[in-house]
Amino acid sequence: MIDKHSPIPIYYQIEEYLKNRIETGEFAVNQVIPSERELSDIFKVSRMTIRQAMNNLVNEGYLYRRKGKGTFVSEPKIEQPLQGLTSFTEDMIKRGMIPLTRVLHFDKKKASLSIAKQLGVLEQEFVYEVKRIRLADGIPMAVEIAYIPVKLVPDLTASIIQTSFYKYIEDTLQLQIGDAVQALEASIVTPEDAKRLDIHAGAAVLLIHRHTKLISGETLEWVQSVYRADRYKFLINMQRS
Ligand code: 16G
Repeated sequence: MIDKHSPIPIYYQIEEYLKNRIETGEFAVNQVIPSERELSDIFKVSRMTIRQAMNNLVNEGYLYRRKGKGTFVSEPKIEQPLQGLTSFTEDMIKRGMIPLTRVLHFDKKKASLSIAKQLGVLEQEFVYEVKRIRLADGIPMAVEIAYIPVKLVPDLTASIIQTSFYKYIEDTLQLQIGDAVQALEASIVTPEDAKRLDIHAGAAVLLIHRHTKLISGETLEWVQSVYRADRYKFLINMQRS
């Protein structure tokens, strides 16, 4: 099972062993895995070594802990290819999941200088500020704050934004979304977002900023999103030219 004479650290071998059993489904989703004590008996290593392997698997999103109950196998992460310019609603439906949106905040206000710059509008022009929680099959996945120029979408309402924004833009307003630039960085969740996303304070999250343009060249939205790093991984397809 593990090779104590190998130059590969023992915690890492145990981690790989457990990962393998999770990936093959021998440890099923939401199944409790053996305790630190049991694993240290099985592998004949210290509990410290087991703890290190388990901590890494928790941090990588393979396992989650429930206080007083034990350590369980997580659902596999959602793999999101960064290729087409898609919406949250489309992404979830494609995966056979049910998208749901909770609008936390919907406001029309004058753009600050920094928002105006992001949207390419004049300072003091009206913009919407929309904060939404995006859920898949009832599980919160992301918190998004979007800024949208009012002049492009004059009749936007909180109830429209509770469904798909992109669908409204394309189907109802018959505008064509062109392209987007997206930046992705690692961060730690704020205490406020931890509650909204139902994750631990201090958990890892992915911060995403997206500028989306209409084919006319006007900026449609500037969105700052916080995605759960334990539920999401982004795939990038690269070609050597
Ligand atoms: C995605 C986009 C967001 C866009 C939204 C529209 C990322 C990181 N962000 O969440 O910019 O506003 O889709 O979704 O992918 P909707 O059409 O379901 O409202």
